[in-house]
Amino acid sequence: MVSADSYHMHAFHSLTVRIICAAIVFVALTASFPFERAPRATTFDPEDFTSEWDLLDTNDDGQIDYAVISDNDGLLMRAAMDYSGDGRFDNFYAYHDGQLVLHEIDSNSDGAIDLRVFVIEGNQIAGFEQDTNHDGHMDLVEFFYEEVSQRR
Ligand SMILES: [Ca+2]
Ligand SMILES: [Ca+2]
Repeated sequence: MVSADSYHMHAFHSLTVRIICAAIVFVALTASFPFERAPRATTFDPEDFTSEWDLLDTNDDGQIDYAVISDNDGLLMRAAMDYSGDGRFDNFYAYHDGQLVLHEIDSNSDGAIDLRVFVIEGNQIAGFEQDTNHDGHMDLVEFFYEEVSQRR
């Protein structure tokens, strides 16, 4: 027999669980993902990268296509890749505590970022901004968390 008491206990527990979950998400979003401090891509030419970066030729064609920099603990800080193979970087990654927080893409290889994806929990898309006509202005902006939008 299901008593009124057990029903109320169940409702109480669901509410408690929901509040705890919301609190965890809130703390994670506000404390762990400082998008505003994630460094933006500033240079697209491998020759412009300082000696602190490791520059690699991952496909052995004689051309640098991967740049990466880690902190003293070996955690990734930033990375850049040349996916198009034109010798200039077009995908940029910024990490916080070793987790990806920002992925920037120059999709048409014109030396300007036209897609910026904000990431939480290392792999969840929290929002993005896109320059769909490549005029240097992000014209399509969508955020799935208000907190992230304010901190981008
Ligand atoms: Ca490229
Ligand atoms: Ca571009």
